[in-house]
Amino acid sequence: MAKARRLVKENLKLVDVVIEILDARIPASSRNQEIGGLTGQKPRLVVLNKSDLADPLLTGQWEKYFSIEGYHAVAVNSLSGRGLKGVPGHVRRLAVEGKVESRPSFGGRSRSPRCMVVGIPNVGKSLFINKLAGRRAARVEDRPGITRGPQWIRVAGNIDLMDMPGILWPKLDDQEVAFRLAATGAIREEVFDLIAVAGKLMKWLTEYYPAAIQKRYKLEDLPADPLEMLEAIGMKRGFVRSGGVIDTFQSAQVVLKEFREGRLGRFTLDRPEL
Ligand SMILES: Nc1nc2c(ncn2[C@@H]2O[C@H](COP(=O)(O)OP(=O)(O)O)[C@@H](O)[C@H]2O)c(=O)[nH]1
Ligand SMILES: [Mg+2]
Repeated sequence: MAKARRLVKENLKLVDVVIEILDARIPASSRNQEIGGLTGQKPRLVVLNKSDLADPLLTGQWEKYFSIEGYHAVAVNSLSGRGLKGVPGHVRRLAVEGKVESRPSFGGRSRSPRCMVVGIPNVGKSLFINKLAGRRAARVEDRPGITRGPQWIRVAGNIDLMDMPGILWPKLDDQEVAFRLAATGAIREEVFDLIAVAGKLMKWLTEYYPAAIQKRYKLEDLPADPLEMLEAIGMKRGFVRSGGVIDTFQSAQVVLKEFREGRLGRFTLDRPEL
């Protein structure tokens, strides 16, 4: 963790603009708390990735939230490439705005602005880089101990992108944040209780988007108890073991998989305080 942090800090010296990738479904929970201290005065572009899976209304509110905070924020989908076209333009503008005396000018033709992508694991850094680069060239060398300088990729719009994204860590000590990270798939399944996360997610959906579960799992009444909900879903899907016991673990797996794939709809777990 300290090593990744150091690597980010060192590489940050080489860039003019930081591209901070957040998960549009959890813009607050997918944010590294140290980012401000790490990047200092360096201009930062906030990218709300996986916006195809997020509630469009709330994505709009988050864009507004970040602009009030003084950041440019753009919603993108790195799978389809939607929203990516505007990124180089934003980077160029930020590079010019953030220009300091020791840096050559960007308005002229001295050199292209350089930027680095940072974000928590699984937020879509590699896909974002590859999609922006327009080819599958951005191979990420994750093996520690290999000292080589970062490679630069010239992307459309004449900006240079560091091929190595900076990995930041989410704040796992907060239970609510950990739940949101787990539900969206940012944390690997081995590190949390699958049934607990799926149950809590069902509870959240029951509160905010009950029709989505009713429709997906063909349930008229939604049990208030999360375990009963997983049982009801297991019953509908035929997840029954010998002896008639409903396999709630399988229900939990399916529910989480379908939620993450967007099959229940588009949801945003974090809400901005506007
Ligand atoms: N639906 C959707 N999935 C995405 C998007 N961006 C990344 N992903 C998926 O998220 C997972 C993690 O992406 P990856 O680029 O490896 O994340 P990294 O760990 O930050 O480099 C992969 O399964 C991607 O296909 C997006 O905009 N929309
Ligand atoms: Mg990656």
